[in-house]
This record gives sequence, C-alpha cells and structure tokens, in this order.
Amino acid sequence: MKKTFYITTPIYYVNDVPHIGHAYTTIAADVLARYHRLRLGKDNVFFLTGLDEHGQKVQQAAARAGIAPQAHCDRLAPQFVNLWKRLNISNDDFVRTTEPRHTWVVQKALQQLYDKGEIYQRAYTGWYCTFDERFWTEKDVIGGLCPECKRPVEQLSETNYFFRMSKYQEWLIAYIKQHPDFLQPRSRHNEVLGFLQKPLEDLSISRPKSRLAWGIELPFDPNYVTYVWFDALVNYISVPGYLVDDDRFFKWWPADVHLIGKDILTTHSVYWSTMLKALELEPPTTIFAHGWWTVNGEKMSKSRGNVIDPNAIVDEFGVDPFRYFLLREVPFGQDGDFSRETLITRINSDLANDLGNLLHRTLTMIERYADGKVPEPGPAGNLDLDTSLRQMASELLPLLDRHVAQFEFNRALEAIWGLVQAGNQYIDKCAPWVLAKTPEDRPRLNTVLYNAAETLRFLCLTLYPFMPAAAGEVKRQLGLLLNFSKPLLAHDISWGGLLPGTEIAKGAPLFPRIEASKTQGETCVNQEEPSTLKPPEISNQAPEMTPEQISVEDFRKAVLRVGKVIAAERIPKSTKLLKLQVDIGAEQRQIVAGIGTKYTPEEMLGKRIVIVANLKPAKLMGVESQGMVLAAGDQEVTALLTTIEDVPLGSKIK
Ligand code: ME8
Repeated sequence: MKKTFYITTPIYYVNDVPHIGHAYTTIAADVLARYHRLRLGKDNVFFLTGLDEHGQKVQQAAARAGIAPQAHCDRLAPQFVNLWKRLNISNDDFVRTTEPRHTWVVQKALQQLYDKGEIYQRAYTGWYCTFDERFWTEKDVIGGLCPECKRPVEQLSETNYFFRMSKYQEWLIAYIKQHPDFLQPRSRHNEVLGFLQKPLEDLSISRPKSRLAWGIELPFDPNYVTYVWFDALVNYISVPGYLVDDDRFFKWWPADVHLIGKDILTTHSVYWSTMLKALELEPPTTIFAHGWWTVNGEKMSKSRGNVIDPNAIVDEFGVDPFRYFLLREVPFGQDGDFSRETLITRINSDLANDLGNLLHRTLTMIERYADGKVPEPGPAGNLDLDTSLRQMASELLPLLDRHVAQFEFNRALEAIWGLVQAGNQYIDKCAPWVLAKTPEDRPRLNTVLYNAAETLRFLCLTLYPFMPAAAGEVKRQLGLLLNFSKPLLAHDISWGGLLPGTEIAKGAPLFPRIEASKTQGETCVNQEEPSTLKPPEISNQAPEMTPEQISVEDFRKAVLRVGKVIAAERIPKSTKLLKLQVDIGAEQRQIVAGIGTKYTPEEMLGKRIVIVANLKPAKLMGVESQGMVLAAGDQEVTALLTTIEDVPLGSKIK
C-alpha cells in the first residue's frame, strides 16, 4: 500500500449556493479520506476541496446580485464552508482561487509554459458558448447550439493565447491505454479514448479583459486574464506547494484521486493531463467521474425549482442518513435519482431497523442481564454460530479495502450491512432472553452478549468513514476506546479487542424511525383543500353512524405494526397459548397469543405478523403480554395476518 493519499474534489463555482450534487462528490471524497486515515494515519492523508471563483459565470452572478465579483465570492463562500462543516467533511485545506497562494502559482506556471514556447498567440474565429465558457468549431455546432449545453452560441473573432494541447494527443492516447486505472470507471476510459479519435485542437487559455475582466492576469500580457479552467485546474498543484516547497509538493504529488462528476471529464482527462505533461509533472493516479443525480426523475434546475438543498435534508433527516443514502443507493459511477420516499425507506429499514435495532437491543440486554458492563465471555457453546459471526467480522475490513479501492461504496456498505444482519440473526438464534432464565446458562449468555457487543465494535470501526457521527455515538454508547485518527493496528481489527468490564452508556435510539405516514398525511390535507370540498353545512347532512360503525378517528386509535417473531415457546400447561418475542423495529415485544392449537412455536419462528402495538399490557396465565397478534377466524384462529410485500419491521398499518 502507498504511504500517502492525496484526494481532491472539483472546486465548485461560487455562482450559486451548494446543492446535493456538490454534497455528493464532497461526501464521497470525505469517505475516502477518512478511510485512508484509518489505514495510513492522519498525517499521510491530504484532502483538498475549495471554490472556483473566477470566470464568466461568477462575474455574471455578481452582476445579477449588483455587487463586485470578490464581494460576491466572499458572500457565498461561507455557504460552502458551513455546509461542509455540517456534513462532517474532514478536508485538510480549502482553497479559493482568488487567494494569492494560488494566483501566484498560476502565473508562474503560465510564464514557464510561455517561456518554453508551449503557449503562443494567434487570432481565432469560432463559435463561443458563454455558459460553458468555451469555443467550438464549425463542425461541433449543431443548429446554432452548443453541443454540450444546447444553448445558442455566438460567433466571435478574437486574438488569444493558446496552449499547444494538440501536440500531446498521441502521448495522451498511449498513456490512457497503458494505465487502465487512470480514468475510471471503465466506461469513462473508453469515452475519452473515443473523444481522442478526433483531432485535438490547441486550447485557448486567455480571455481579453475587454470581454471578461474577472480572472488572473496573464503574466506576459496585461490585456488578458487566464481562462477559468486553466486557472482552476492548477489548484490541485498550487495548494500542496508546487514551485514553493518541493518537499511538501512531492510528498503528495501525483494526486491519488481527482474525484469529479461526469460533466467535467474532458477538462480533467484532456486539458489537465496535457497541462501537467507540458509542466513535466506526472498525471494523477486516478480520475474518477461519478454519475449524475436527478430529482424525482427530472434534471435538477433552478427553473424547475427542484434543486435539493442539502441543509434542508440534514434539518429533516440528519447528516449520517443523508451521507448513507447517497452512497448506498446508487453504484458510484452510475446516475441516481433522489426522492424523499427512497430516502425514508432506507432510513427506516437499514438504519433504524437493522443497525439501530442491533445497537439498542444489545445494549438493553447488557444493561438488563450484565449490570451494564460488557461481560467476560464464557466458553463458546454453539460453536458454529459463534465462529461464523467472528469470521464474518474478521473478514470485513479486508473486503472493504477491496471495495473502497474500486470506489464501490454501495458494495462496501452492503458488506457492512451483511455483518449488521448477521449480528441480529445471531441474537435471534441465541435468544439471550431465554438463556437469562436459567442460572446454568449464564456463561453462554455472557458469550452471546460479548459477541454481539464485539460485532458492534467492528461495525463502529468500519462505519466511521461513512457515518462519522453515528460511529462516534456507537463508540460512546459501547464505551470503546478508539482513536479514529490513528491507523488501525492489528489488535484493533482482531476479534476479542473489546475489553470485558467496559461500561456501556445506552443512549437514545441511534436512528429514530421516520413516520412516512406523517408526510403522506400532509399530502392528503393538500388534496382535500380544493374548492370541491363540501361546505360545512352539508356535512351536517352526513348519514348518522349505525351502532356497529366506528369513526375513522376511532380506528386510528389502534396502532398496528408489522413485526417478526424472533422467539417462540409454549406456555406451560396451556395448549392454546404461545409466548412470542416479536421484533417491531425500534423495540421488542413479548406477546402471549392464543394460536397454539393452529401453530407450533417452530412454525412461528421468523414469521412476519401484524400486532396491535398500543394495547394496555395484560397478564395471561401469569405471563405479561405487550400487544396482540392479528389473526383471522370466527371461533378458532384459521390464519395470521401478514403483509404481501416485505416491509421494514415496525411499519405502521393504516
Ligand atoms: O464544474 N449530480 O464547478 P460546478 C452529481 N468549477 N454531481 C453533481 C451534480 C449532479 N446533479 N451537479 C454538480 C465546476 N455536481 C468547476 C470545476 S475543478 C478544477 C473546476 C458536482 O460548481 C460534480 O462533482 O459546476 C460536478 O463535477 C461538480 O459538482 C461541478 O461543479
């Protein structure tokens, strides 16, 4: 493994506030940075993000706001800085391209290239797209529109400075072919090679001040400013110390990963690589272009009014659910669609039901059965169960190393959730609540509790890069002594690292369930509002209720939830009664049900049922029942109620 890791995000334009797309790239980069800090230590990782403050887009946005470009940048920059703080982004530096430490390097690099004859001046006539800030040739333009953004282009004749990009075309093709990991995912590698089949032109790297004043002045001609892309790309070398501090610079360069969206693949793979070649610097190891987010199936745009503000999502759902969703929902190279419904489903099923439940039930049992301290494990009784859990935990980190190296965040999270589910199943199968009843089973109970807690320790470690706040909370509640900024040592990642006697501090549920019904309820209210609603006096004519009818309000008083039977046994001396332990997501219920003539305890195990969850607890044959199972049958039970679809445990029935 390489000793250092340098990762960058694009530097975003300050023409508007950040949105979910910017958050996506930055969160992904943060996960990689945190992951590598866990493996290499914090001093060997450098994570850079920042802002692209020059160019036409920013100048126009400032003009719209009626203020000077620099004032506009100063006004918007905190929106990015604050959002990254809120999203727990652990960047090591934050560059703004108007800073002297950057502009100085841009000018030096330009001068070097000019002195070497890599930059020359010539008159040029072409089709200019203001939005993309670039010229197109006659053959590129279709019907007077920019081939990229489909906006109208205008013919411009200008004398500009050009970088001899064309002379590196053959070199670049060969380099890409020889370095299959340079452009990722594979589809992007092919895309760029396809693009390079057409002759590459030289790149205009200047804009006359008469047309655009907001930029870095060319060091060799005060009538021009630098083209915004030439300026912006240089941030990747200016910040680590190019031409300023060789030791620092070559500690980091070549960058390991430039993480970008697929929209800026050409500028990075073609412009940047050839610029670096001309500067006699190595290209970055990998440029990874991820996919594009749409919202409810539509392109995000201000005019559609569907731009997702990450702050609003965080206000409503929290930081870690947002981070988790973005990386879990869609394979990293592919496009994805954002909707509240899918976000809520993920939160309820993966976070509240699976992970939250594992933590909650483990800590509850350690509190209840072991005085709130992680017990000393007894001898392993049921060896197969214990061994497979232990093996799965021990193999998790090497597996994650592979997924993370391939940018497979969704598969990494799937692998982590494999262990979450294994932990829950382990508890279901070992049934600590049954072991707790017999003093002879105490050693086995201790082993089971220890193993569940140790599984959570592995989860805490591996979840940290993805959900740092949640991992911090698991660490606190489990009483773990972990330092996430130090590289993991062998004993951290070997089974048995959790110290018996560790005092736990159970807290509030890690991820409260989101009541989807609340959102739907609000929508319903809106649907009833139109003028077709009957005026109030007509409601007086509503038919009277018959004695056996109840109002919808009466029905809503019953809270019905989906649960899963995780343990079942007969109640001694009763043929009819079964005692069930039912998992309803955020909690577990003991329910005594009169279904013993129809079902055996074994048949009930794992069954998905529906319970009345707000029934006053009652005792049946001396055993407490905290709910009621819904069943069909006039006299005898003939069938239990379940759901057709596999819904998250705890889902409400309406
Ligand atoms: O292009 N889905 O800045 P920019 C996914 N300043 N990612 C998205 C997205 C979406 N819908 N929208 C934006 C620039 N992004 C230049 C970069 S780098 C030297 C200069 C993300 O503000 C994605 O990473 O337009 C994309 O590449 C980037 O924001 C573009 O940000």
